[in-house]
Amino acid sequence: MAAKVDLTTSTDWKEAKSFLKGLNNKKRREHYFTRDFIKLKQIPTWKEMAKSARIKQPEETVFPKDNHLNDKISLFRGDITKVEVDAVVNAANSSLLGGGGVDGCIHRAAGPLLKEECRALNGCETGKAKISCGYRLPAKFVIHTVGPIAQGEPSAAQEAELSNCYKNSLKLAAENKLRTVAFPCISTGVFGYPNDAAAELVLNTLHTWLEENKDKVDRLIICVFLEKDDEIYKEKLPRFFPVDACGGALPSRL
Ligand code: AR6
Repeated sequence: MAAKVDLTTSTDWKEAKSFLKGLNNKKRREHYFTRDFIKLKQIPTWKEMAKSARIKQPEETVFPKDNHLNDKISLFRGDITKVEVDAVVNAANSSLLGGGGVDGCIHRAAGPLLKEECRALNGCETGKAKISCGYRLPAKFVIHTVGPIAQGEPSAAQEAELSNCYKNSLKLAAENKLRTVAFPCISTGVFGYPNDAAAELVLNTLHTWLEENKDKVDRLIICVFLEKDDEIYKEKLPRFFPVDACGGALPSRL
């Protein structure tokens, strides 16, 4: 086993990474940047969420109902840096050296070793993804992806790039046997991609990927931060991930 490393003072990312790799889940928790982390079991699946909120199922859906997939997807509103999963996805820029928004939050929470490892990744192209250790995050790994900059109506190329961010992140997750992955709303902040169009594209991409790869993951979490995105996803999820219809008079929103 690697020698004990103090993650708050270490400057050697390789040593810290190999130290963390040798720890079990309980021991890793001693190194999180926060005690206030969120366990996977605290995040309901979409199936559970839809049932407890008795959502109204629209007649027209994009995909047929598949309850197995509804167990594999979650909508969670909160801070992605606190979620204890195998990997969180970072909405980075092509330098991979940090920035504002969720990128800044992830780098601050993980600590400076994350930037040191990112230097060795040599940047990342739009739509592609690269992986690093999570350091002091409750997430074991960070998958860094770079979304398109799309002020206004996105072009077909930008749509493909945003979809590729999700697909390439999931490809990396599967290659590394990471079974629980949380995504922020990539490109919809500083990069200006319209929230509604992004949500349609994300739900389409995740459903299609899950149909083909469902045995490779246990849970994909759509982590929204803003109330606006929470509302958009709650409205769209029943069309992309249909659930059992409930009887009686139902609220149209959760
Ligand atoms: N947890 C979850 N989501 C968050 C958090 C958080 N802690 N903080 C912000 N968000 P953005 P982009 C949401 O701007 O549009 C950076 O400078 C936020 O509300 O972070 O892909 C990078 O370095 C929004 O819904 O990413 C790049 O230069 C979503 O995360 C550029 O911004 C994405 O917003 C990338 O821009």
